[in-house]
Amino acid sequence: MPHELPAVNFTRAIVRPPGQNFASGLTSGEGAPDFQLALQQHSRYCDTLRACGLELTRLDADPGHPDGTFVEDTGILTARGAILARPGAASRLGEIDRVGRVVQSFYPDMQHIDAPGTVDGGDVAQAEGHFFIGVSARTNDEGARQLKLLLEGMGYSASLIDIRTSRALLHLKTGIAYLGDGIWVIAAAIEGEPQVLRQLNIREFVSVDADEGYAANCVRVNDVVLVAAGYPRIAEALDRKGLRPLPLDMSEFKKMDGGLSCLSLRF
Ligand code: CIR
Repeated sequence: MPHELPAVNFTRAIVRPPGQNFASGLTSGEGAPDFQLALQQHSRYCDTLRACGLELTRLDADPGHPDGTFVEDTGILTARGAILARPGAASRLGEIDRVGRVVQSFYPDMQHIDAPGTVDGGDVAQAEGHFFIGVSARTNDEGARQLKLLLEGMGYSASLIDIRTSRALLHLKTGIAYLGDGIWVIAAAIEGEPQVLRQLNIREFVSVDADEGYAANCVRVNDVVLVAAGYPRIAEALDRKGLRPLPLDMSEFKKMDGGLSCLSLRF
């Protein structure tokens, strides 16, 4: 069972490389990704997780689901239990079958979100014993309600954050990251939405300028913070906080609206 140090300490991760069909996934449109380059970036991402001490479970690319590489959206894995998500995009629903089998091998008591609830893991941000659950274009009220109850049943607290007014945010974690030790990162897209900021009630955070917004989706993995390469100001800000930013090239995943966190399920 995973150890009881939530949110930033991990020993394992589940990953899945992009498949040949990667370019036909969902995207708001930033140009077609280069498949070979995406494979190289994914491979470097995996090497980095291994260098952080994680043991990886690598699923085969999923020919039926071009967004299957974004495994984070299919589950919520915690130190106290796992919940299989139910992605809000119809084209992604089938991703949970394969991921569910592997998650269950680690968490025999895995729970799940029932229809008509939908939850994308990208909408779920854990900070120690509390979970923020984004209600978004992907995670609906019913899914968020179910997830909150399941997490509370594990002894966590949870609150719902409505981000449906913010078109810039695909998921809650598009705009916020918790990096442990009370340190939050918040993108300008969230700072510009007073009602979202009010619901989060986070008083101190590292602000990410609008032109570096993509890099707000960063991930603390044990001693380092994985952050998208090419965004120097956020890397400097993390450094000043005493964190160790480790830049990773994410250009091809960005073209498919994917952030750095969504390429792995860490536990
Ligand atoms: C989608 O639209 O579902 C994918 N193309 C991208 C999902 C990214 N997920 C994430 O950042 N958690």
